[in-house]
Amino acid sequence: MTLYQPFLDYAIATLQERLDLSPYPIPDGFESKTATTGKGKREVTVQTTSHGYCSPKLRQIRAAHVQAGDSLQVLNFVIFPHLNYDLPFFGGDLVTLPGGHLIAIDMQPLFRDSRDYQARYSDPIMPMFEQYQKVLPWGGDFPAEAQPFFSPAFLWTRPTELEDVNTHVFNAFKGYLDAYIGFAQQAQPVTDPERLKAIETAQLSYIRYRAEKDPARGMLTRYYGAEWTEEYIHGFLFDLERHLQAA
Ligand code: DBV
Repeated sequence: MTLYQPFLDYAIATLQERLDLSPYPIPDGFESKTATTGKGKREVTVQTTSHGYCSPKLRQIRAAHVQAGDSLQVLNFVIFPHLNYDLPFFGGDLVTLPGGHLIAIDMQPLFRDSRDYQARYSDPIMPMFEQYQKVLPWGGDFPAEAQPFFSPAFLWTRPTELEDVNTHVFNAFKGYLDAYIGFAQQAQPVTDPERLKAIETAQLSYIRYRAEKDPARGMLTRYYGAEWTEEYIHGFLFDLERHLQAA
């Protein structure tokens, strides 16, 4: 089973169709990585593949796809805009573990408390969010420290049926991504130096949080070792600091 492959295929195809995409470099050794886990009949291969693109307005569009049979499927898909746009991040964390499915889909705001920002980037998708919440109810327990990074339209749910992932979650993923592409198409570059500084600060704070608290760190370290995992996190998954240092 490759549960999230159609999500990834859809995302890349629709982005390619609607935006001017170019490849984003994937550092050597991170395009595809495999390890085996379990013994004898229970041995499984854990494969992690990476996918990267960019566009004139979107600095990095990247996915990590982890696959190890029916009980471990993960697609982490994030879009990081260029620092001269105040666009939110697109964030999808689609996780299937032996314990069940865990789904997070959002347009994560740079300025959580700004009414004007919400009016532009959250209000338009609230009707869609409310529709999906009817079939994908709030997933409960959620780290309080992550709160500032999510929008009012944060879809957080733990479906119990595989069928709901293939239907409602897939539709929600498509709906959020389509709306995000619309925001990106309309976005105008920011030129005000103070606003640019505020965007950079907000992007760095988001990236640092995600890199530091990456919920996949434990899993990736177990399969691929600490050295590979830390380099993957800071050199590809959440690479803004490296990118700014290199500039
Ligand atoms: N999450 C990532 C990356 C992953 C990934 C890069 C490469 O950011 C996978 C893979 N997420 C992943 C896995 C789990 C979660 C869980 C494997 C399960 C961890 C486990 O149970 O062992 C949203 N993802 C989660 C959780 C949340 C999110 C809240 C539950 C973790 C917990 O309860 O502590 N997505 C996550 C998050 C942000 C986001 C915190 C942003 C601030 O966008």
